[in-house]
Amino acid sequence: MIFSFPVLKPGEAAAMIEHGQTVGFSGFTPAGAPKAIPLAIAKHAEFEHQAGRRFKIGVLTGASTGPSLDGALAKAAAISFRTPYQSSPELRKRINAGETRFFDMHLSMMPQAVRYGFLGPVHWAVVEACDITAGGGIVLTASVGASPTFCRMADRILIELNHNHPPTLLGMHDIYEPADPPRRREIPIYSASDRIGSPVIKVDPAKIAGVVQTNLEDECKGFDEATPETDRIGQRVSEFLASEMKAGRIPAAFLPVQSGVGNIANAILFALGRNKDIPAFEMYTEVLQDSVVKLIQDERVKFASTCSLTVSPEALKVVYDNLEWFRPRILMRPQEISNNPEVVRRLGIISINTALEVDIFGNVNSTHVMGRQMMNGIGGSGDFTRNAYLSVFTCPSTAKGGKISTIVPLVSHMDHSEHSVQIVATEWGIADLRGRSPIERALLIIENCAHPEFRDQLHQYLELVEGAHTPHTLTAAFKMHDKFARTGDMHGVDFAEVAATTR
Ligand code: 0RQ
Repeated sequence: MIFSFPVLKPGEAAAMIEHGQTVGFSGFTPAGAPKAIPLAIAKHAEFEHQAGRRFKIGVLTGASTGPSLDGALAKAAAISFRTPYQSSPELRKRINAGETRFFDMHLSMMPQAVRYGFLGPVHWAVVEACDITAGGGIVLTASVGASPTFCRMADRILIELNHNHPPTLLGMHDIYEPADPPRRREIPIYSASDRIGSPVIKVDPAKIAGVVQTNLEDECKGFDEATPETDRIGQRVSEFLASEMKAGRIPAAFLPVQSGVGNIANAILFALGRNKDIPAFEMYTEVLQDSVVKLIQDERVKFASTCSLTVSPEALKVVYDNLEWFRPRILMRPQEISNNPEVVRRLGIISINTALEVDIFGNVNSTHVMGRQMMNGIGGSGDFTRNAYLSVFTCPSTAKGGKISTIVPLVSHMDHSEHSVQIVATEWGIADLRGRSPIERALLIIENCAHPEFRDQLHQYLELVEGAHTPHTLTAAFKMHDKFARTGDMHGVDFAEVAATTR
């Protein structure tokens, strides 16, 4: 017993979960996601399938998770429904094959969608903790995600007590759930470091069905070394932001930064850290990567509000070994608050996210390869982009060995529209779209951001139509995508061939 809670083996905990139920797991990225219970559920699913019985569950989480959760459950064909975000190769395959129903949603909306009943009942919350108090206070580990809401809404709770995370993490989380309409008030965060909630999730102890003890590392990977290309993108974004400050369009004290995940995001943060014209700044973000740990150590980042510590085991050790130093500098919040549109707009966030493709008029596709295949999901990129003080999208100008231009006439799927996207950056330069007409935007994006090998054909597309506010030619807008689908290469599209009658 841990207090009055039964101590269970992972298999015993997994056996309580039935086919057809919905489980809300902790975790936001692999950080803070349970590992032993989902692995045991996957094993149980395989056993049931071999015995000729059906076994699938609905899986709700904060964002993506790691191989022991999404990876193992997808391999075992155990996920019927999944939301709001994922980045697992195994699960991606199931989703794109139509075997798992996936609902791609804005991460800030996930907890309220659960409370409003939009996603059906939640039977179980399975939550990783570093400590539990006798009265049912759960101290989370390396993320908050949607755990407070899962714990409150679920019929029963299973806890993975992971001794790999120290109980001294108490105080690193700020748990706050807004009231639902019509009684919701403003969220009282007026600067990135404001604390508004409780350090623990308070639950009715009677709902805790058991505790599984583990000692497992988080499954977050480090990132690749910066390449000359990602370095150039980082350099361009940091020089642009410094020039905005010099022009007085960003205050001299700078503004809080949100940055997405991945190698480009890491390179941009390092470039911001190196730029002597940019003062030490704050972050109000959803994922904190290795680069930010280093920037906090170097006192280039003064404070980071985040939903998760999505860092390599080595970087997490640095934080845990120096917890008292990091304690006043990092705060983890629920995704409903870390990504909250009201707070993002109030604080004046500079959002920096990565695109798969951008069209010449400034619409962005973050999710669908060639308009069809789900990559990861919109994640928090929409929460921040739509409400940012300054919204930036970055991507290399080409993909797949240069065969794909990421700058296209029309995005094959749209996540962020021209109304929300302000700055586009590739290794070739920056397009500042603020206050520009569609044609002005197109010229800037083609000249400053597209790879030189694709510029002529993009200009040719733009010139097909005269006398339109947004000069699209519907019969030709996807010719570059079509060429890639047929030949594996977007080069050499001749827009002059488009018949005058179809323009
Ligand atoms: O494929 O791995 O097979 O080579 O897409 O591309 O360049 O490695 O970029 O890892 O930074 O991911 C948009 C997916 C970028 C991510 C996306 C291929 C490319 C490669 C990945 P390979 P890169 P990244 C905070 C904010 C949405 C959520 C978000 C994402 C693979 O940033 O999921 O922003 N964003 N959240 O080759 C075909 C193109 C392509 C292409 C790239 N135009 N066509 N393939 N690729 N461009 C985080 C959270 O919300 C938790």
